[in-house]
Amino acid sequence: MTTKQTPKTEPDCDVVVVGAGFAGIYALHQARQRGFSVRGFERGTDVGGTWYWNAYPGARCDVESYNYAYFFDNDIVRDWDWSDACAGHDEIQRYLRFAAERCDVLKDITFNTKVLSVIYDENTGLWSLRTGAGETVVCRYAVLAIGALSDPKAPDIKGVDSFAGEAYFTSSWPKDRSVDLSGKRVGVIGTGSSGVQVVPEVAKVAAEVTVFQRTANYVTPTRSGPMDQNVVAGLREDPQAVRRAFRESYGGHTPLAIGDERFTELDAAGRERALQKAWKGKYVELAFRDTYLPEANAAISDFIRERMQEQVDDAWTAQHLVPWDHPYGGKRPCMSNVYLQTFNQPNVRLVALPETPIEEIIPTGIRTSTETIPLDVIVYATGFDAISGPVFAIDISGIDGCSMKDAWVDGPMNYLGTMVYGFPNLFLPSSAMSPSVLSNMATLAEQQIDFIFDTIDWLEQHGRPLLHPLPKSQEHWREETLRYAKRRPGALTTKSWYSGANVPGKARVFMVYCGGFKRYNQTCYGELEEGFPGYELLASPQSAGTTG
Ligand code: N01
Repeated sequence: MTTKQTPKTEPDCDVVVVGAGFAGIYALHQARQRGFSVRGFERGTDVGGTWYWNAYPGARCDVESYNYAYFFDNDIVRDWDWSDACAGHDEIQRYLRFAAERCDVLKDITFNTKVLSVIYDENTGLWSLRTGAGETVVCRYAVLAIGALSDPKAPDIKGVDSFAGEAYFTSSWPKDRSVDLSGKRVGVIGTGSSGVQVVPEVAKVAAEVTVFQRTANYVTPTRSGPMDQNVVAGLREDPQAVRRAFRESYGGHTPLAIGDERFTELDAAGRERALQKAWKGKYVELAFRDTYLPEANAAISDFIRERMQEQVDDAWTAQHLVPWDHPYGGKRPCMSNVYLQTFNQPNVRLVALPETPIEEIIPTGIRTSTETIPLDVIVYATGFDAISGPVFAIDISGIDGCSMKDAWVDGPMNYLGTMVYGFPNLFLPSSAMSPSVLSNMATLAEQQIDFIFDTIDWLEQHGRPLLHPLPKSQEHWREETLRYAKRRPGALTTKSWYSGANVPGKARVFMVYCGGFKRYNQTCYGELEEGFPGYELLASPQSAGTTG
């Protein structure tokens, strides 16, 4: 029997933050710094978000540690030593715990607790969040820092549940025990960033590894290795200057190297020279100053394809590991010094699914159109229902009881990547139509949380109205997102999770704003400085009394 609860008319706290990754930890800190009462909820047993869940062997970040870190606090920058220029998942998770401890926000977080619903009450102008533990918390501002890649996609393969061996997802690798793959026959499905990282690790110990590849990906050399202490010293000298520079950049970080010549001004020999130099310097994607031009991108794509094939001994395997169907950047590219060479090991084999598709997973292995492959273990590196998936995983409803699922039935709609019409005072950092996954997510977390709390401060100073964007602002922002996507080679012609193409039936909308970080930041703060002309302000039924 369910008992109907009387809705609360007063908030339990000013702000609720859902999620304790980069954005969530910083949101809790900002709430505290600005004097708000706050509660945090996290479904994991510790902070870390992405870096908590994706604990598969080989998981590491390919955005360099120089950039992929917080910069809001000088002491955090100066007191943390990264062991690698591309830190591993466990180190990043420890770093986030260190930052959370420094900010003293752990006490605000209820761990191991999923938020199931986020419901707006029009009578009070308050948000009511209900958890899996049965708790209801009412607040004035809800910040859903739930990540863009946190809702694993179902493998959508017949017979998944029939497999009698062990099965693991890279996106929820066991944390409570070690997984021993030694001497086993392992199948890995998926060759995106996670697959490319996990395959070499599995191949070190497994008796046989079969890699099931639907689409090949670009793989360029990783920048993993010792930290350059001169760069570190430069960052530590004035972290706030670094922070400002990131926000003035295109990608939310400062690339360590970039070609100094233009593709359009070089002859064929000059282009080849620039590409060779960039390959050695590990910045091939930025080999030219005008690398964004389709013709420069085509040259870069061809060059990488050649370098990839050179690393693989078997001609058929080499040919199939190379992405012929899309230009560099159409899908999220991968970085590894060892992935391609792994296929030279006698215990590793590629199955090209476009030629021999998986027909069924059976109790003893995987049956393709031509053979049955016996397996002890299947590793699913099959990706995520990206960006909108985590939002849909929570039951969110706003004005007139409109659900987010209905509001986004034709794909995500929002303004400036943070707020949605009909959902006043609800904030969605790391979500659709922000620079998100095509920028430095750590910079984005800080920028969006700053903008959100500057907005909240503004609302507090202006009589606490309720704020949500105008529909025409959302339409304009979606058009802007599309306009910049059209300029990005492969963005609209490649089947990728950027546009929802990896999930059957998902609305196809390019979900990442590619206008650059600087423009994004300026547009956000332009709204704030002008008193939010792109939004509607509604009078709040709630009195001005605060919790404290
Ligand atoms: O997921 P993905 P991911 N049958 O979607 C295949 C970030 N990340 O976890 O391409 C067979 O990229 C699918 O095939 P296709 C990063 O932003 C960062 O690897 O759809 N195959 C694809 O090969 C990244 O982009 C880091 O044809 C199936 C793979 O599974 C994002 O997370 C590390 C299938 C999924 O690749 C997601 O990466 C890891 C099926 N039914 C992740 N379904 C670093 O910073 C899916 N696939 C290094």
